[in-house]
Amino acid sequence: MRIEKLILREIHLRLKSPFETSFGRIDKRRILLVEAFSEGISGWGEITAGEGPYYNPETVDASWIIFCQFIAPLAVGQEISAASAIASLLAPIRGHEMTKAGLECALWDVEARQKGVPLSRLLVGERDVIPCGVSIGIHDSPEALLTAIERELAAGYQRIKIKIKPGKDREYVSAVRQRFPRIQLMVDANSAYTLADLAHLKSFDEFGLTMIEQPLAWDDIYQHSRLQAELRTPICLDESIHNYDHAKAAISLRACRVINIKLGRVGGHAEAKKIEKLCRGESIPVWCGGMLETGIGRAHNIAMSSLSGFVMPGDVSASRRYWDEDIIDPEVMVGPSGTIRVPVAPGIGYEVRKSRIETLTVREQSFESRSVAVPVI
Ligand code: OSB
Ligand code: MG
Repeated sequence: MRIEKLILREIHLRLKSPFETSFGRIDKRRILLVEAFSEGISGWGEITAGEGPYYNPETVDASWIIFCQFIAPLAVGQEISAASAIASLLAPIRGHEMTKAGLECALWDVEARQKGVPLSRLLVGERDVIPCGVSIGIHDSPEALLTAIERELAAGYQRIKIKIKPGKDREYVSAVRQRFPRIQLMVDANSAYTLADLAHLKSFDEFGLTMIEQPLAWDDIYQHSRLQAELRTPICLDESIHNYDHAKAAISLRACRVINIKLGRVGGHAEAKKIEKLCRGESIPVWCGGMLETGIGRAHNIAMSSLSGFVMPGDVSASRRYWDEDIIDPEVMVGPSGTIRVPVAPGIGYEVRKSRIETLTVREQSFESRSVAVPVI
């Protein structure tokens, strides 16, 4: 596959309702999309960096610069054997996993379209439907949270995840457990605690949570291993796992019993597949995390979730929870039993609404290979 041309676009899209985590509140999203061209086919990827460096160090503006100055010049004009080969080409660039993943995912879409197969099958995914959960932001009161949960359970979602932070944790979780004693419930702290909170975190064991996600520092594995030894509740790592080696270290140190795989955070499908395979061999369940993606990122998440190691419901939910109108057609729909049907059309399996994307675009940059003309004799 020759990477003939790349287009990087920034679109702006308002969330239907603000989403609050321990690191901040977001209502308008700035999203970078990558379109890659090869032999008459184009494929799409989404860069999942946040607006500010509060989840991980990447940001939308930093991604724009890294993509334009370093990633596109390395990639454009190159002939690669498959999408999975792009990672080694980009290896000299350290970090910036989300920015690299935007391109990597677009190339997987191109490859699947070239071969005329759904991306899920190119990835060797086996599931036809994937189980879905929801991630619910921090609310102003336990009552407001209960109302939100009621709505999601009525929609069929199989697992509820609530965001917590110090001061907005026990009271909220306790209210949820009292009202819904038997639902699959988990919490995500986004690194809001330290080992000094050990007794407090231990007290969560009474709630019978499926897991507690990323309680400690965003770049830590060792302290999570100390914490996991003290907790009955399984720890799930999110922020700390950027690649296969991190996953291996976390499992060896018993720092977690579950791993959340996010395509952006690990640099794309190839690395995600390696982590999924490792975890499957080690009996560590994995699930697919979300980053408030548009339909393009969501479609990639669905394809990845079709791999057999993704045994737990992910944060992959319906487009309509986030957007009045998505940028793919059809939008992502969740059935009454809380599942998404993995699309069967080639590539990401949804139609990308190019004209809508153009309307939403606030800046765009193309990169073309200056191929040397072959002299005609
Ligand atoms: O930690 O999983 C997280 C959103 C933004 C940043 C970090 C996280 C999240 C979510 C939302 O939990 C998941 C979704 O897209 O529904
Ligand atoms: Mg998380």
